[in-house]
Amino acid sequence: MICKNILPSTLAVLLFIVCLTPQNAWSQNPLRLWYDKPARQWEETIPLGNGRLGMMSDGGVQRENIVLNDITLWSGGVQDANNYEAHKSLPEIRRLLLEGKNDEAQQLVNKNFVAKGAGSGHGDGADVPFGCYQVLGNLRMQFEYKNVDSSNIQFQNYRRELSLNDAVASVVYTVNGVTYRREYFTSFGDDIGVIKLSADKPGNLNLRLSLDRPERFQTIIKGNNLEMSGQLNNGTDGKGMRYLAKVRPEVKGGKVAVSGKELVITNSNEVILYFSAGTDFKVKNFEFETQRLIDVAVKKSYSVQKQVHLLNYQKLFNRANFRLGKAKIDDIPTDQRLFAYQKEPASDLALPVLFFQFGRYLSISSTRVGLLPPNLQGLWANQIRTPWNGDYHLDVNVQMNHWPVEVTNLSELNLPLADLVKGMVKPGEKTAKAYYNANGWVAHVITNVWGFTEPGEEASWGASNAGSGWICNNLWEHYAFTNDKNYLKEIYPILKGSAEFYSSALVKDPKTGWLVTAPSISPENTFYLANGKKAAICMGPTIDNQITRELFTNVITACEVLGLDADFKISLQNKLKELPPPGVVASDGRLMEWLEEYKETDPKHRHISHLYGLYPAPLITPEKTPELAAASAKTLEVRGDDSPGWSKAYKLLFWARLHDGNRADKLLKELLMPTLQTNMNYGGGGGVYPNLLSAGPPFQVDGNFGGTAGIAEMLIQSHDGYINILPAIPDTWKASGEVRGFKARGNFAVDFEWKDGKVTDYRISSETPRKVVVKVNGEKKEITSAALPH
Ligand code: FUC
Repeated sequence: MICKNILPSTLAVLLFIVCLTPQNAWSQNPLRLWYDKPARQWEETIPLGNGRLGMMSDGGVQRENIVLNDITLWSGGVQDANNYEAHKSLPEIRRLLLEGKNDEAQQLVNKNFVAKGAGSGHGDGADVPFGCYQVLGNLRMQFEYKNVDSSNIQFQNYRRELSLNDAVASVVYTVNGVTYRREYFTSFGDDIGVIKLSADKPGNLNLRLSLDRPERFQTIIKGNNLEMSGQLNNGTDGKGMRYLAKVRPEVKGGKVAVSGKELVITNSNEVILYFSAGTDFKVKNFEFETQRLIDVAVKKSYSVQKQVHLLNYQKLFNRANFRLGKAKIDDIPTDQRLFAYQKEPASDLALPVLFFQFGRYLSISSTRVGLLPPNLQGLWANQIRTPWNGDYHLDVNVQMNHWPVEVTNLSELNLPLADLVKGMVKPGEKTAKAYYNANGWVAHVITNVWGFTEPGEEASWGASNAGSGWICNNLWEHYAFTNDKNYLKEIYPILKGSAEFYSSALVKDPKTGWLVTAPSISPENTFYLANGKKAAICMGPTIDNQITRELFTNVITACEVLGLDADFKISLQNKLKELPPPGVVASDGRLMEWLEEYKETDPKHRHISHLYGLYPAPLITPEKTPELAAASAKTLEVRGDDSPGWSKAYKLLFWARLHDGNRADKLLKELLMPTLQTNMNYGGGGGVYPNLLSAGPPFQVDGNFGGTAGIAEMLIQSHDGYINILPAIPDTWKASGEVRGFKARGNFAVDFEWKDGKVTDYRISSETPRKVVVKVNGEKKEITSAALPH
């Protein structure tokens, strides 16, 4: 049937696809989110993305709004906000710190040691040079139904769905005896958005289409295409990034007319909308390119476009699979399922699986090789002023966004981050000189697509100089998981430059004799001084010490693997001996967050940065450093569990590393707490929205990625020199389960099954068989891996 109307070349593509479409590892229930009504707020809408373009549809019956995104759409621009005099204040800042006058040191940091100009605009940087990630616009559809009063449209059999297996969303409902269907996907084929509308009786599609955004846009209609274009503010002369969005309808039956700035489609049987967009971010001929993508796409039939989309998406998505317990039909809508799960988690073990796979879906949807990493909201934003600029926060958030990709077999999705970081090296070298008169490169707490590396505009959160060291951990993990020496060679200058920075900027703390950072902060936390005043600025916060230790260790390994820089390696080995240990236990049994036993102003603070050594770094493990592991547990107990979404996800990861599956499961349940709150929250109350996107609140995608990484960490760990299968399985998951296609460090693929908490079957594979140590059912043994099938 399909073959009848298509060109011979398209037929060839189709046959090729049919042959190649990967089979799902095992048949399971469809992985889907579904709802029985249209979304009432953005946090209920369904996110689609192909790594560049995003669409979020609300599935409205009378009016539908699809929020459009392009991951490159940023205001602001390249700037130099370095204060080149800053380093002159260093001796004085350090003197004050050594005298315990952190409050005075902080005043000086605020005066001389912050970014010049507006910095991030206090998180509202749309109109300053830092800029912000912004919504591209809205595609609005207004429907009319024959012989139906538009002020009172009755609809039945409504269903709105997102299939994670296919990365396709759909809506179906009946009005006045006619069944309407919509199908949406952001194509991994021709890099466009596709929306297909149909009705089961001919001539019933009547709709008006328009495009808009809250500011800086103009719309025109060219032929039958809707076009919206504009230029964002760069914060200096106003002439920032340019963008273009186009929507082209292809109709079967009926007609398309123009009315003002709207397209009016009447009496049609079927409508396919093609959405294309682009910006001039690294693409000079973006206008041509935007048009070209549509021209290419419309030549394919809808079904071929969809098949190519599926093929490309499933190549990634189908690599890893996970089942818990017996199959269960998702017979209640996802929003209600969240409430049911809170009451009785054990009754719906398919929900953690869905949330896990949703995280993988979001990774695939929000980044792609050669482009940008997912930002604070992945690639989904519905505002001009996206919270915290929708930027790349370097004190946990962008790192967390990448935590699931290696272990869940989406390794290449780490590469856009490496590209972003590569672009930070040059500006970061200037920042290192300006503020620390140091070698190498440094970045602080925030960055953007423009290479921002300066400290933030306020010491209390902006002065951490651990951002560059922390992001190097993500880059390293890609090597640790893949063993790819060519990649290591490429990133080596980045890691080396970062190590050079810390190596030359560390100072000796006279009390302990340790080499430490100064000034710095323990991300966003503050403490009381003996004089009762509060401060954040300090010397050698634990996180900095751990990051420096881990970075130096990795660079030393890189020197050895690549046979490079013997002298530099020796200098790092010597410095390593003078660094503080991975942790120090305080008098109350907790891990110390700072060099001194300061009393923190907020004991429940959402950041727990001093456990960096427990996760993501392998410095603290129950086996190798039991006292520090116990101190980490105590730290977590005192901090408590309730916090913003991302922080709950981090705690889940910490408990998994501490091998406490039940506590990790408790955190997972709390991470899945349903909410509709959108206020900017720094305290308790994180959860997920009905669309399963994580809520700080507001929406922050890191909680999704952290949650996915956390679930993986409960099932498999490989950071302590061996592969640990089921290291932190909660009682509720013990009955039975199965994992396929996860990855372990050393480039091993891991599959296993369990029953009653015991692994019943497992397989560790690699390109060529190699020796590897595994821990299975409490027993450690060396085995030879199986060869991967070719
Ligand atoms: C840090 C966190 C906040 C939020 C923001 C994006 O400031 O402390 O909770 O995640 O980043």
